[in-house]
Amino acid sequence: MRLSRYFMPILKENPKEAEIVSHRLMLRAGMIRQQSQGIYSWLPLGKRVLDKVNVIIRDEQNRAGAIELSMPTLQSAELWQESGRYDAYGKEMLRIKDRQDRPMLYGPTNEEMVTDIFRSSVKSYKDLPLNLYHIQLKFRDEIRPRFGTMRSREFMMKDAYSFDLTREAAEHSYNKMFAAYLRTFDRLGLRAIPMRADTGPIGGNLSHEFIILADTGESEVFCHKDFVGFDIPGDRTDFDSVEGLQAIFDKWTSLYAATSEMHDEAAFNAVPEGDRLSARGIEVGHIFYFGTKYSEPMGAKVQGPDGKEHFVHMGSYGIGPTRLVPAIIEASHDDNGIIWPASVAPFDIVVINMKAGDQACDDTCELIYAALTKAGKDVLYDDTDDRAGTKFATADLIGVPVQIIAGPRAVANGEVEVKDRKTGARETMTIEAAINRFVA
Ligand code: 5CA
Repeated sequence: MRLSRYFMPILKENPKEAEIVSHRLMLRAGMIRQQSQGIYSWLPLGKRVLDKVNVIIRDEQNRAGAIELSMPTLQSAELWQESGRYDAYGKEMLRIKDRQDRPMLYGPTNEEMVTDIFRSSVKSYKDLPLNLYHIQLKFRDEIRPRFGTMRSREFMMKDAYSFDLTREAAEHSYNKMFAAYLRTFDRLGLRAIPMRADTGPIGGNLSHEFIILADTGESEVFCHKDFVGFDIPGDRTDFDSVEGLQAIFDKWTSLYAATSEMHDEAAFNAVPEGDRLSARGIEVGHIFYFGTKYSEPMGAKVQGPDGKEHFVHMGSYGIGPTRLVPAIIEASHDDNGIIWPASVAPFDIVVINMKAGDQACDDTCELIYAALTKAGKDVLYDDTDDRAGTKFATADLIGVPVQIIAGPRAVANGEVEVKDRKTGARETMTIEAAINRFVA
């Protein structure tokens, strides 16, 4: 992508409305734009990151055996009257009437709808387990939308819904998502700690929130500090192994970890003082097992091996991609801007032409840009005629992991500079060596 032809509206000044660093940096880097309170457009740079986050989420959901589908954002009130949540959900639900005066709503979550899909076609235990997920926009008329897309009214959610014949089978489904979440957040460059959590309006009695420790987090959390160093389930994790996944769950729940709603002061005080971590955190994922809370009122049942009908045991498993993007920034930035983990960086490499219009600089940059693009890298080429200082500031602000800098003096020697955004380390090398470093 040539920056001269891209759309990346950088802000020079710090936006006054932004209270936390991720919000400030997302606005300054031209990633998002607020359209009305708590409702955002994702501009091209932001969209690239969001898409990369979703690729990782999807990959790990698929690995764990979940199957993707798409559901409408507008739902009929009828389904929610069936489950009993239409009234219970209160003012957070955006209620709309269609032209025939029928009550509709912008879905805040999709338990009812997916239960309806399930009951319409699954009749036998032989079709279980089943886990269906979607990655879509939802709407909650939050009383206090704030911090940009961290807590917005319209937001994206990956939500998965599992269906099983028994509680034991449902626990295995829960453990699959538990392990998938540990892997997902790790691939996003984050350390998320599962904590026992309140179930709120979703319901049920088994629930974990996945929390990233950050000073700007909205939740108060308490946990054992050893979680920070725990191993993440590897690539070869067998998601069909009941014992294997139970062992992962048991290990990751063996020490104290709870959000403030579930906090047990006495249990926390039993943790040796030096091991106690009392901090603030960002909830990036939340998983629930709620048994037959929806299947019973909505009549979602299957025939079991005993020939009888059984209400299915369900769970739901959410991740907030539009919250994850700022959460990653909260965890990874410096005074100059964002520092993206390579897995979600909007571009892999930025090529900075320090003197656009200078033949040797132009030729060198074109050569590098073409070679790296051909090798499948996402390359941003800053071919604008801005001052070199502005270009460096922009490259640091948008956080691309590698900068290849071509200035007249180095280029005259057949060389460029390669800068690592995270460490700030700079190396001068031949043009060929710079290309070869990133062409595997
Ligand atoms: N159906 C369940 C699935 S677990 C559910 O709705 N759970 S939830 O309410 O906990 O939301 C799941 C995830 O969506 C949260 O962990 C968070 O990452 C994200 N999320 C929830 N509300 C917002 C919001 N207002 N803005 C941004 N992200 C949100």
